[in-house]
Amino acid sequence: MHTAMSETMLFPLSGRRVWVAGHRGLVGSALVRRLAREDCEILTAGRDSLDLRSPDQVDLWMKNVRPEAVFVAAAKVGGIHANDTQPATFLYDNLMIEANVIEAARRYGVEKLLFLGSSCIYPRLSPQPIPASALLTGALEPTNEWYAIAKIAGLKLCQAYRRQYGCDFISLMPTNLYGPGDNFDLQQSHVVPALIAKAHQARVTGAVSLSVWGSGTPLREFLHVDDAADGIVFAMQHYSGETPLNLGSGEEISIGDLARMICHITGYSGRIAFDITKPDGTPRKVVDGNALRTLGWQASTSLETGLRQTYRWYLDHAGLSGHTGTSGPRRAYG
Ligand code: GFB
Repeated sequence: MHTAMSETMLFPLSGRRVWVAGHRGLVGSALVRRLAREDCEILTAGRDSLDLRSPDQVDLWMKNVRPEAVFVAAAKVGGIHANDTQPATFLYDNLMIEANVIEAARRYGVEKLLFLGSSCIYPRLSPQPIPASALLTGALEPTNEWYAIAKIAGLKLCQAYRRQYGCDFISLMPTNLYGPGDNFDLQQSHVVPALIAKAHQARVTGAVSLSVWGSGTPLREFLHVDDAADGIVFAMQHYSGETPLNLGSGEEISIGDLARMICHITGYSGRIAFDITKPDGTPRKVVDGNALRTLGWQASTSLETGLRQTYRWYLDHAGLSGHTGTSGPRRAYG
């Protein structure tokens, strides 16, 4: 069955029971902050009580709690090194989480579900900015193909459940995110928290140089997680269609320039040393965010403002003790 609903039919969250799956992660915690401004009941489950990789546990939770709207922000996530070295975990955990949550949402009549993917679902050499139509037109970036395959399966589940069951399940593909609550563990993290932690430590210890992975030439688009949460809530309320929506800022920078900006913000004035034994990943990844802009949403935090705020958060939460990590592998299952 194909759905007949309008792509822009309004879905107010006011008065609804809303489950944020993965509420302790970078995106999930930002979503909880953002949803506090909506008149809705926010539902969460800790990882201790609910393992989203378990079909039985997810079924029972959904049966008992009966959310009306669901944000699937739960995922096993990580930066280029974590993705490259834990292929099984990135593929298995993410497939299980999304399949369990989406199927249980259908079974218990969830009115609307928003699944979060990633811009790495697109081919490595996509046209830039990347349109949603680039999906499945070419080979993936090898350092994150396992995660990308899982996320492609998730967005396909949403499309399939729309077609076969008429479920109002949509998906959103955010660009590289950063912000308060990120994972600063150097083996697991993405580039922004890694460079903030490294530059801070380099300044504190008076190191002569700062190691930046790869050549410094790859281009990345960064979006502050509070902007992302705002865009995600906006999409839940304003979009209802089969095509995944891209979520970006349009603000692109090379890794070398990002490193220089972070050194400036953290006050580190030593040398930047590019470690070309480490992978660059995809050369360029900026999404075409036009569809969401046309609906009426755009990001508002500049990269420099967002980095300064994230550095302040790091100092308050992780940097003072002198260690660089907040935790081990980041999972937002519950
Ligand atoms: O953020 P990042 O790990 O992920 O790396 P991707 C971005 C770029 O920063 C790469 C470089 O070119 C890295 O080599 N980089 C420089 C560093 N120094 C560092 C460092 O100390 N740590 C890290 N982590 N990078 C991820 C995917 O790709 O993007 C995920 O692996 C996901 O699947 C995520 O899609 C959004 O942008 O390369």
